[in-house]
Amino acid sequence: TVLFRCSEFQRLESEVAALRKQLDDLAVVVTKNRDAHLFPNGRSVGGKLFKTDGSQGSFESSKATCSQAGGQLASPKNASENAAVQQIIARHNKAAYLGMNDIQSEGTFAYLCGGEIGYTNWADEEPNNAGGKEDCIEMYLDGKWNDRSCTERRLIVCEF
Ligand code: GMH
Ligand code: CA
Repeated sequence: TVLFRCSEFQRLESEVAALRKQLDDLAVVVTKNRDAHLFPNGRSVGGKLFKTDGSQGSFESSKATCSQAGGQLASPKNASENAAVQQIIARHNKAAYLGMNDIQSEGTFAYLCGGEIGYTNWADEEPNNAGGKEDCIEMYLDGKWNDRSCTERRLIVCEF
């Protein structure tokens, strides 16, 4: 059994109150910093952050740019995440590569970590593997997906 003397209990109580206040203050700072960093080229959705640096690159160079930044190429997994990426690319008026691709196994699109994709938002008639060489996915300005050659230049959008 642990017994606290009254004075000790009072000291702990005020210490907890002080820590609670510090946590509240920290939450305000974190929110403010997040909002500042998302303005104007990022979007926050359900704990994920999507952001562009405004530059463009092939699939491989976009992938490298995002991982060097500590994130990965945007890989929307539901309609809200897809809408967040769409807002960013619409603002820049440029299509973007997504992380998912079928480089490993033609016809089976997978996430960068390897698992087969669940959510999709293909444009009509896509994916069509035009010319037999479309292993990457671009998001059009309207948010729809098209399978596309991996060597075009597209807006770099990362997720964190
Ligand atoms: C073909 C046609 C187009 C389609 C493109 C696109 C290329 O050129 O089927 O209608 O938009 O392919 O899928 O990635
Ligand atoms: Ca296509």
